[in-house]
Amino acid sequence: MKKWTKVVAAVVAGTMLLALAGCGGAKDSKPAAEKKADKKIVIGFSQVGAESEWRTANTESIKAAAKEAGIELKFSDGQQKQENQVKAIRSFIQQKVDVIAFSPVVETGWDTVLQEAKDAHIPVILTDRAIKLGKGNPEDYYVTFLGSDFIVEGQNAAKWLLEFTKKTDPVNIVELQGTVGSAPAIDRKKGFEEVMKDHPNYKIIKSQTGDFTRAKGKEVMESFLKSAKAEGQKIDVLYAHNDDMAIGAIQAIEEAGLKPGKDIIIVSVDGVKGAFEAMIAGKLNCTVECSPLLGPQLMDAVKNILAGKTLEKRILTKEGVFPADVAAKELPNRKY
Ligand code: GYE
Repeated sequence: MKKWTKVVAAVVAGTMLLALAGCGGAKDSKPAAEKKADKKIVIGFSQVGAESEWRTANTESIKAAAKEAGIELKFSDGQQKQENQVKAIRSFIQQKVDVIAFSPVVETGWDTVLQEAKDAHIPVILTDRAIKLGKGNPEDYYVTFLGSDFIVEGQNAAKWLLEFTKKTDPVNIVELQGTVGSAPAIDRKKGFEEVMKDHPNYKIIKSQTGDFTRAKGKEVMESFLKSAKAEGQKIDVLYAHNDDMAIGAIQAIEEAGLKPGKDIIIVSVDGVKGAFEAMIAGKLNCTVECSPLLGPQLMDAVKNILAGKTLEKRILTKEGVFPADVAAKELPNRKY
């Protein structure tokens, strides 16, 4: 079957060459609109990396949706480095893609490359994470921004914790932050603190980045446990900005001879399958959902932009909160 497809393709290509030669370079006579219609849409997507289960699901969603929509996707993995993402965006500009989409690893430092995209008249879509510019309005540099509200996620984590623990005596919280300077790390911290401001007995005693990875989550949790012990402090709660860091931390807690989910209450963000499994095993207490399945929305946005439609500046993703007691029932419904 494959062989035949190849043969047919070769014949078609050959015929096309002959036809071109026969035309002697004369312009083809298709009207412009028709030509545009059969031209395949090309988008360049610069991804943050592959740091978490969330990110893997996000990449898969974008690749599958592009295929489904018949859109050619030029995909670049930034390996969590801004310079790689800037390079990728520049190469998309050079290749004159129809639309550039990217998920910025950090909020700042995009001014120059976004100006270059603007000068090249290539529309830009922000997915998942927000940006800040040195000067000027970021909204002038992208058509739309699709993704979750990370401040609400931080607030939801805090609200769940208050509801679950209902403590009036001191509660010592340690926090595993996401990538330094990234929108989800900044906003999940902010949202959580906003709610806790009115509950001063809930105190963040240690807070450090675990870069959204399991390995760093484990490493930093080990150091939290060690220093808390040395200082004679008890850790009551872990708030992790994503599930992967919580899962890494669970290992560290177990290796220290403690029971995650019992001796230390754990709440994290994303809602990946690994978190549901940890909840079913009684080691994680709650995950706040953040959907990575942005692919279909992204492809719709691309098509709408190219069809000349006006898009909403902000397309928000819906989120839920999943405590451990619903985990077993919910796991079969989870898509990531
Ligand atoms: O929570 C984390 C990932 O930007 C929402 O990035 C995303 C975050 C997600 O690495 O797991």
